[in-house]
Amino acid sequence: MIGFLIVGILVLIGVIAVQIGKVTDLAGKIRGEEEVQRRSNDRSAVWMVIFMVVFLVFCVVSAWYYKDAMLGYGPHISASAHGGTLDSLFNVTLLATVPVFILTHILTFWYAYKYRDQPGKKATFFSHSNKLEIIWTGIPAIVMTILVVQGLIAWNDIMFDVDPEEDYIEIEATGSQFLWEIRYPGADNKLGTKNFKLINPANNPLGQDWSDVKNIDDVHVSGEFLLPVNQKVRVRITAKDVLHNFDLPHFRLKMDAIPGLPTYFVFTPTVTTEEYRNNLKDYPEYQVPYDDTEPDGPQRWEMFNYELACAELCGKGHYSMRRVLRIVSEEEYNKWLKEQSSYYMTNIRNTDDDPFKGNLLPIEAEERAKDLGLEVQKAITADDFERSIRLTNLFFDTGSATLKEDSNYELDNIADILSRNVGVNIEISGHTDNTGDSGSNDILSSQRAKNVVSYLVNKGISATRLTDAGYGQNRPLDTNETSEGRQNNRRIEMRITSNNKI
Ligand SMILES: [Cu+2]
Repeated sequence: MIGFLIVGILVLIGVIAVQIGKVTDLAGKIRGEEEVQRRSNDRSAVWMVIFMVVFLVFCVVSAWYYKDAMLGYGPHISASAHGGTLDSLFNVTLLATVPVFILTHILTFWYAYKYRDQPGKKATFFSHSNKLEIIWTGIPAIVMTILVVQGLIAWNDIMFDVDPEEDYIEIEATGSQFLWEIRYPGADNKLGTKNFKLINPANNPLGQDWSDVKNIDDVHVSGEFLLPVNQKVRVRITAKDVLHNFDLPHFRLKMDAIPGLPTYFVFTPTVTTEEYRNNLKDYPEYQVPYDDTEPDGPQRWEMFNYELACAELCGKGHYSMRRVLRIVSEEEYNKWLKEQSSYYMTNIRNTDDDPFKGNLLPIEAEERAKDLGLEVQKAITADDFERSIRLTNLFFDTGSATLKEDSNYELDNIADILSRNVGVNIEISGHTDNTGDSGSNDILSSQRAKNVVSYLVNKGISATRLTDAGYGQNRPLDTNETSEGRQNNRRIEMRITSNNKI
C-alpha cells in the first residue's frame, strides 16, 4: 500500500514538473526570455536551499530514530571480545565523515543559491591555486592515513591466530549451496583431516579421511549449534562449491568461505543468548508479540537468536543458509556436546568404508574394558551356569592359533582383572564351528586357548590359576547352518572355576 502511495506521489511530482516547464515556456513567449530566465533562476536557487534543509534534517532525524536498530548502538552492543574495537572504528570514521557530509551539502546548495545568475554579476576565473590544492589534498590524506593506520592496527589485533598451546575450541564451517555444515572436533579437540576427493553426498559430505583417527569422534551438528561464553573459538571456514561468506553479525565476524582456500576467524563470545535477550527486553520495539497472530504469545526479545548467515549472494537458495548459534555457559555447552554423536560412529563404523572394520578402536576398547570388568564381577558371584564369559575381542586369522595384536586390549584387561581379584581361578576354552575336520578343530581350539593362557602368564598371572581346554566343535552355541551362527560358534570363553574368597 505504502509502495503504491510513493509511486503515485512520484508520478504526480513528474506531472507537475512537466506542467511548470510548459507554463514557463508560454510565459517566456509573453514576457521576454531574459526576465523569465532570471525568475526561473531565483526560483531554482530557493528550491535548492529548501531541498538542502529538508534533506539534511531527514538524514539526521532518520539516523537518530533508527539508531537502536543499528549494530553497535542501543541494545546491539557487540557480543564478542573484539567487536568493540570494530564498532569504535566505525564511530571514528563517522566522526570524520559526518561533519564533512553536512558541511559539503550546506556549501554546495548555499553556493548554488548565492552565486546564481544575476544581472551585473560575473564569475571570477583563475586557473590554478597551490594553496587550495594543498588544503584539499592534504586534509583528506591526513584523515585517510589516520583511519587506515587505525584499521591496520585493529586488523592485526583481531586476525591474530591462536597459539597452538593456548586453550581454545576449534570448529569448522563448510559452506555449500545451500547450507552451512558445522563440524566439532569431539573429545580429542582435534578436527580430522579431509580430502575433497573423498566427498560423497551419501556418506561423507565433508570428505573426511576415515583412516585418520582424529576423525573418529568428530561431530556434525545439525540444527542450532552451541558455543560456550568467554571461551576462545577458532572457526575454520571453507566452501565446497562457490564463494560463501561466514557472517555472525552480532559478533562482528565476517569472513569469506572460499573453495580450496581455507580461511579462519578467532573470536571470543562474551554475551550469552540469554543475556542478549535481557538487553533487548528494555526496548519498546522488542516488547511486542513475536507473532502478530498470537498477541499473548512470546515477545520479540524472548525469541531473539544469534544468527549465522551467508553474506555472499551465492545463489537462489542463499537465504536458507541461516543457522542459529546459541551462546551458553560452559556447563551447558559440555552437556550438549556429550549428547552429540560422532558422524563416523553413527554412519561409517564397520561399514565397507571403515578402514578399521573388524578392529577394536581405543574408544571401544575402553568401553569394553568397563563392560568386561562388570561381567566378571557378576560372574564371580553367579551360579555355575552363568560363570562363562564370551571374550568377543580376541582375534585370530582363519585356521591359525596366533593371536592378533588387536586382541591385546582384551587380554590386558583380563590380566588386570585377575591381578585385582587374586582368589579367582579361570578356565580358558577354545571353540570352533563344524567346518573342516573335527580332529584338527580340536587341536586348533586347544592351541588357541593355550596361547591365551601363555599371554596371561607372560603378564604375570600365576599359571596355577589358569587352565586351558579345546572343545573343538563339540559345544556349539548356535546353529552351524548359517555363517552368522558359525561365527557365533567360533569363540574363546573364560569360565570362573573357583573364587577362593567365596
Ligand atoms: Cu552462501
